Parts: sequence; C-alpha cells; structure tokens
Amino acid sequence: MRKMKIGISCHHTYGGSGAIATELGKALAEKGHTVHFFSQAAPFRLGTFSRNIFYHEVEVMHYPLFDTPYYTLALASKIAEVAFYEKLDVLHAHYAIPHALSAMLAIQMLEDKCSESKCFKLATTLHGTDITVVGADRGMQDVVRLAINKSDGVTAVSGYLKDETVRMFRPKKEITVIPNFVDTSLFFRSPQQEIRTQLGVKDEKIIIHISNFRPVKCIGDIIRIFFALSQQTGATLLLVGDGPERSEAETLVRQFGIVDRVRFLGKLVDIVPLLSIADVMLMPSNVESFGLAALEAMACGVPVVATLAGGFPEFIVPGRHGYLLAPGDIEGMTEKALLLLSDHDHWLDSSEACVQQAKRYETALLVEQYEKYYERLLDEE
Ligand code: GMT
Repeated sequence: MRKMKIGISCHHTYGGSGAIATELGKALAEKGHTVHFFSQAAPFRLGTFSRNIFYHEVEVMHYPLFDTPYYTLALASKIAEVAFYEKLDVLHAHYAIPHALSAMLAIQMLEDKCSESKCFKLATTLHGTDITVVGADRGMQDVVRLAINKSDGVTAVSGYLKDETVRMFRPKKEITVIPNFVDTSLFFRSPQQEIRTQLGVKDEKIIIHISNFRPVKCIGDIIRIFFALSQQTGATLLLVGDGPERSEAETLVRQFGIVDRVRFLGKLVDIVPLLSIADVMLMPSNVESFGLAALEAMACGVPVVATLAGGFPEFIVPGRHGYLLAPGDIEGMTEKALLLLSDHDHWLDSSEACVQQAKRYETALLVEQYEKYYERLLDEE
C-alpha cells in the first residue's frame, strides 16, 4: 500500500467523532503514513509525540467587527496552507460541518495554485449528530447538503446513519459504511483493586455511563433507572464525562436521595480502569448513530443496556451482549440491568460474548478499510 499524506480535521472536544478521528490518525501514522491534524485545540486523545504526526492548531482571528470568531474560515486557510506546502493527498473531515465545508473552501482557494485538477481529495465521515441534530435543523440543512455533495467521498459510521442521510439529503454520491472501531490491545478487562479502593467501593456492582452529557444521551433516564435499581440491589453508578445535562442530573440525584451511590467523575481520558470494574453500561440515548462508548465497554467485557435505536442493533445482539429496549422504557432497562447483575452465569456469558464481538471491530481492520477508501478516491479522476 502506498504511503499517503493525510490531513484530518476534527473536533478536539470530548466525544466520539474526535476520539475516532484521533485514533484513526494515530493508527495511520503507525503504519507509516504522514498525518496532519487540524483542530481548535489538541484533540483530547492525541497523546504524546509521534514522528509521523503533525498537529496544526487553528487560531481564529479576533476583530472588533466580528461578533463571533470565524473558525470555518480560519480552518479553511490553515488547510489550504498545509495542503499546499505539505502536498496532502487526502483531507479527511470528521463531522460534516464545519470541517468538510472548510476543506471545500480550501480546495477553491488552491484552484489556481495547483497544477493538478485538485490539490487533494476530500473524504468526509458523518458521525451522527451532524446529520440527526444539526442536519435536521432547517437553518443548517442546505449547508450540510453542500458539505456532503462537495466531498469526493462520504462515509458514515453505521448503516442507520447512511440510511438517515440518504432519506434526509438524497446525496449525489454513494455513502460507504465504515463503523467505529476499538483497539483491543488497549481496551481489555484487567484486575483493578486499586481503583475500587480509591473510589471506596468494595464488592458492590458497578453501573457505568460515559458521554458528553448532551440531551440525546438522556442522562435523566440513567438516574431514574439507577434509582429503581438501587431500591433492589446495592450498586454504585459511575458517570464519566460532562456537559449541559450534568447539573440537572445532579439535582435529580439529590432529589432521589442517592448522592452517596452516584459518582460524577467528570471528563476522563483513561477510561479502561473504570470499564474494567464495571458490570453494566447504560446507554439510553434517544438517538445514537453508533455508540463508540458502548463498543469500548464491550471490549472490556461490560454488557450494555441501551436503546433499540440508531446503530446499536448493528453490533449489540439482545440477550448476547446486553439488551436493547425502546427509548424511554425505564422499567424495561431496569429489569434487564437487574437480570445481568443478579444472574452471574448469564453475566459471564454476556461479558465473554462482548469481548468476542468487539474483536470484529478491531482498529487494524477498520483502519485498513479507510486506507483502501482513500486509495480509491485517489485513483478516481
Ligand atoms: O454525542 C456524542 O457521543 C459525540 C458525537 C461526536 O460527534 O463526537 O458522537 C457521534 O460520533 C461517534 C463516533 O462516530 C458515535 O459513536 C456516536 O454514536 C455519535 N453520537 C450520536 O449519534 C449521538
């Protein structure tokens, strides 16, 4: 496979699209490709120096006339500059806007400078809320459509997201599904007595949830499920992440009188030790294009109780890797979580099945799909 120069633009913030973009870039660099990251701040999973990785921080211009800083334009200029001097083959935009749009602008900026018809090929990966939330907004629809149609290639992280995109936007090009992935050499279950001691939890069962606490995550449902659970079994709820719904969740926890059983741990990057002590992951999202946190939990042997929504049914088989219930079915989710917590043999079978299932989404396999995808774009006229 030829070595490529690949630009990756992504959100640096705590969330699945930034995580996937960064892990992809790191894996590509590991395979000998040169990777240039573009974002507003260092992506949260970027980590330490690697010789094939370059990070370009996009600095927005502040000027009294500009009410809000123009990140889209600053990113476009940065992409154009780096793409020209570093001779990027591909720019991979993660999340339709603003990333694909900025790349599209950069291509136009370079039109007169490049000898070839196009300086670089633009691949865009749709991650979820760029379509289901932002794309559903009437004021944003046309700009999202433009970003999709101007990309040389578009991928989506699940069949569900592909279908939604086709239904909503009728894109001109075929959308390729390349699912989320997990590195099982890093995400695996290992004994973690120390972390139990630090958390002050002894032998009780651990329920975990990891997200950016946005409304789609239904954090309130997690608290209600856990409250119902806690009436019947001793357990601790670990909430990892932060976001707009956190205050309301904390209020609910106080109202239910379960403050001593719920831990708000904030944004953490190293989640493997916590997943290693967890018994069930709760993901009651009302929309979830894939659900990377669920896949990472499964790699650590944690069965998932989630919703029969979005991309979950594509990798979680109910009864084998956990359970899928209708969004908002608090009673059903409580019952299934209790089943996993109380039947140890069933939990063991599910836990092992989760580990096996996660291996089908191994980073190496999916990174290879992206490499082939880039090559296909480069071979196209
Ligand atoms: O809301 C999040 O989980 C973050 C969001 C993002 O854009 O960073 O995640 C989306 O992309 C992830 C990676 O492809 C998917 O695993 C998540 O399911 C998706 N989130 C939603 O669809 C709500």
